[in-house]
Amino acid sequence: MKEQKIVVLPGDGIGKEVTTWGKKVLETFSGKNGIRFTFDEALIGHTAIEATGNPLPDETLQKLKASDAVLFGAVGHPKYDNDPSLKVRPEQGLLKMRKELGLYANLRPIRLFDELIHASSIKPEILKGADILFFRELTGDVYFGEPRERRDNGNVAVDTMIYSKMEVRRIAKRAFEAARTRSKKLTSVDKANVLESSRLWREVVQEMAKDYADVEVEHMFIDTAAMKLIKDPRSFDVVLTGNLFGDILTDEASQIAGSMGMLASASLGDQTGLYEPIHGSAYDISGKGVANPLASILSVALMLDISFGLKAESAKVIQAVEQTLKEGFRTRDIADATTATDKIVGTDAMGEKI
Ligand code: GGG
Repeated sequence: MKEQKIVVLPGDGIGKEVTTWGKKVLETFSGKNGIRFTFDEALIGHTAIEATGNPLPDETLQKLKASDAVLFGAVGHPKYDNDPSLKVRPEQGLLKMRKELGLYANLRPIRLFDELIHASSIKPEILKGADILFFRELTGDVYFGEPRERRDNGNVAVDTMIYSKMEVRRIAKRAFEAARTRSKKLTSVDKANVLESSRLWREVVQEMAKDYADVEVEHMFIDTAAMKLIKDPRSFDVVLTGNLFGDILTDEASQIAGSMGMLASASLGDQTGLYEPIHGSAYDISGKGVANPLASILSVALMLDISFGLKAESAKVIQAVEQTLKEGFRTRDIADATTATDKIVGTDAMGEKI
């Protein structure tokens, strides 16, 4: 029996509640198909700052580096949002973890389950069948560019938007390869009419397109993409974009799937893979038992498939989600106010059902 080490990072707020269920789903597959999962928990984010003063303690980082996969919840706390003077912040833990583990490729599937077509505020006739796979570059761009500083006695703030050809090439390669396995259409999103880093991005993607002649490549400005995503979501299949644009566009795209609570993600590089819901810590609903665990559970489906090659098991998780939605079970974020048949349940009841 092959042992696979999973590090669980519940993090902050609802991260803890939803990760419990992701882990339980993983446990149901342990000891079967020749793989046994072992679990080790570690601190990150606000919870880690409170305990150690550091949003990504060394002990956590060492465990992550020795892991076969990571199941992560969320980071963030409202106290930092309204106090820019706080220099140590939960999100620094997340960014440092991505950088240290070399997780440059963030895959965010936007999948609309048929049962949730009315949970979205987008018209059903526009939505039906929408299925998009985002590739968000995760370790470059303005999130990591230097300098980042205050000047002129704090009156001026600087961030640096920067990309190298190598960084664009490696994420684009993954997106092109994925497009080949889907509808062979790739939309690369940038702001090349204004930004130099976007002109480099476009240049690299155009160069690479020559090696993927079977993939139809379309270049789109971020503003157009933001508009088209809700006007005509089915016109997208694989979307390739940078860190900042990908962060914003995928939150917008969550409305296609009905809720942020439905979106899973995989962050990949050359070492361990990290799997997490795209949502944050949502302190407004934390501790109330109402958070949607499906994004964490669907992240486990991605882990089973990508990190462990357990495709049938991954498909079973997705089927279980589909079946539970068919039976009418909904956490409140995906409930349809017009449907009397929805059975509104909390985090634990939804997790048990799956
Ligand atoms: N589970 C995702 C999460 O905790 N997001 C909070 C956050 O700060 N996200 C910023 C980012 O994804 O770059």
